[in-house]
Amino acid sequence: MNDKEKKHMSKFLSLVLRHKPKYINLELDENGWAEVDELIEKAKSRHMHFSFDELIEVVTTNDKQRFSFNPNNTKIRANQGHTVKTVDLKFEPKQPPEFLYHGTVGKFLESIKTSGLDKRRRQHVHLSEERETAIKVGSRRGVPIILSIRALEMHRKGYEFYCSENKVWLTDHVPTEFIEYNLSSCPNCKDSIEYSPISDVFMKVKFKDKSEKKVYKKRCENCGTNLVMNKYTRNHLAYSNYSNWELD
Ligand code: HQG
Repeated sequence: MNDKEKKHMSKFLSLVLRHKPKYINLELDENGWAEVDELIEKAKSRHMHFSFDELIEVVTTNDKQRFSFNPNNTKIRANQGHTVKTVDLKFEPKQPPEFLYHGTVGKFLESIKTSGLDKRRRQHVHLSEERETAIKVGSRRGVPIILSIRALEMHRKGYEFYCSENKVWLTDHVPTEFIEYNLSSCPNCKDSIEYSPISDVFMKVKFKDKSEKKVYKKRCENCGTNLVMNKYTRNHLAYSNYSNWELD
């Protein structure tokens, strides 16, 4: 199978093992397992034809190890990410590292600041140990914004965490007081400036030599200084915790 075919099949497996087993009338047991034979047979009703060996290939080479077999390969399930309400994967609570990361996008920030991180349609809030993973997750929706979660402190205060087989950290809800938002500061007065995808003004600045620079501009709300940030830095803000605004 080529990469495109594998991806197509992985998406199909996510659909029926996490979200809509009814799409092919598949039975998931209370722990999320489906019979492999039944899956192969019923997938045909949606023109998904694959062999047992091809299924093994997709599962073992999957970039995020999204699926698992039982020990004798007769059953298959998704390791996390379900929206099907009746499935309980029976995760064991586990102590998280000091920080976990969550990748999101600017348009959700205001709401997250008000109500914390919610699980939305899924069964849990998804967090990762690596910032890189959070960047990838956030990038699915636009310019990623990485939130750092003080997970160990949450755990000490009684919040439970779970870690799926494919190393996705899960929890029910992250209250906003445990979230560290990436702030930068004004190079003039050092007051903190929030990443503000809505109010920052984007413009092209033309130089005499006809070269062009794409920048974001804003005014520090505290001292009134005009600030500038180049587009490249801005779009990669998620990659650093540094203050990126410069004096205009
Ligand atoms: C946001 C993929 C407003 C949250 C990834 C996210 C992941 C809020 C979106 C897995 C909010 C939910 C999960 C609030 C959270 N107000 N927005 N209070 N609380 N949000 O897809 O974490 O490729 O359900 O920031 O790799 O993006 O499918 O969750 O943007 O592991 O295997 O609401 O999906 O895995 O979106 O991604 P999702 P997610 P797969």
